[in-house]
Amino acid sequence: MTSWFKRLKDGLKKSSTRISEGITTLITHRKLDDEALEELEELLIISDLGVKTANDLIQKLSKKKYNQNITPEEIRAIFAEDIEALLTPYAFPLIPEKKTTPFVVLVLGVNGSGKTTTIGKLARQWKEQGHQLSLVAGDTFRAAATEQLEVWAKRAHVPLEKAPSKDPAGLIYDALQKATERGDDIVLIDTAGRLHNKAALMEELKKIKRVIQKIDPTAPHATLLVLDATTGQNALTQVKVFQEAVDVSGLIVTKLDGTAKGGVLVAIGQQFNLPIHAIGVGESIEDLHAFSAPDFARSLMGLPKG
Ligand SMILES: Nc1nc2c(ncn2[C@@H]2O[C@H](COP(=O)(O)OP(=O)(O)OP(=O)(O)O)[C@@H](O)[C@H]2O)c(=O)[nH]1
Ligand SMILES: [Mg+2]
Repeated sequence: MTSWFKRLKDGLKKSSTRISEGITTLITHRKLDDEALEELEELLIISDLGVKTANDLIQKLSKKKYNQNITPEEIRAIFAEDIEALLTPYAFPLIPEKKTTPFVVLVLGVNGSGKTTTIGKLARQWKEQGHQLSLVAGDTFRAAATEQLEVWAKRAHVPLEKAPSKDPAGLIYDALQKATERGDDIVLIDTAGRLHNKAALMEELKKIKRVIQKIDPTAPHATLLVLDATTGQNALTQVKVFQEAVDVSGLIVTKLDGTAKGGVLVAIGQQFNLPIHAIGVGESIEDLHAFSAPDFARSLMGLPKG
């Protein structure tokens, strides 16, 4: 089986190639002078690391190597080290707590961000770790959404609560009652990514949260926002919008394989004080993995595992 690091590195190839090739083109046979630093900063910005992060990384690089001869490899190694340091405070795997009542995980995100797929992958992984869990098809807005989650529920051999055309809050209330009676360890709730407008979606999420708290005032125990890395800087706006409606407790960033905008994860880490629990680099179950700052930083710079 392919190791996670290889999957990650392959997945981030589009991002790392752009950065590595950019650095090589800029820096070959040159000193790290002001012009070189400026061009490197631009490269980091177009790679979606964000203006502030790019600026921080350039200042750190300049402190270490200003006006010295430097190779592209040295630059990549320095960036990787500094990116690792930036991201380490946010790299926390999601570990469901063992309790007497279910650990409730509410999954949010705009349509197409990868919510349903991520739930399917988490369900398989947690089930394999020995947890008793169930899924709730809280996206009752689209019939196809329930069917898609049903496929994942079957693959993971876990029960699915569904009620097409029913109000999601009502369905979730019933599902949580049943899960509590069964003694489930974990309940994963899928939600709609799109309603007729943004205000309606946010109202629905607030209502879902209220209903969950009628069953367990301490729930949801995790409110995960799933972000699609291919949207680049737009992902930052999504974090703000969802945070206004509900307390997002952590992030999952998907589709890092489909984009040269992988650097956005560094910007997200810098801007929001939120844990990045896991990242996705493909559609299969092995492609979702706990987020590791050193692995990510080195892969983004096209370097081997540290
Ligand atoms: N390449 C790649 N594709 C992914 C990844 N995660 C999800 N996808 C794909 O992205 C598409 C959308 O994923 P869904 O899980 O349906 O997204 P969703 O957020 O549930 O979408 P809605 O239900 O429409 O709101 C699917 O084709 C997934 O297979 C990833 O990490 N990499
Ligand atoms: Mg979905």
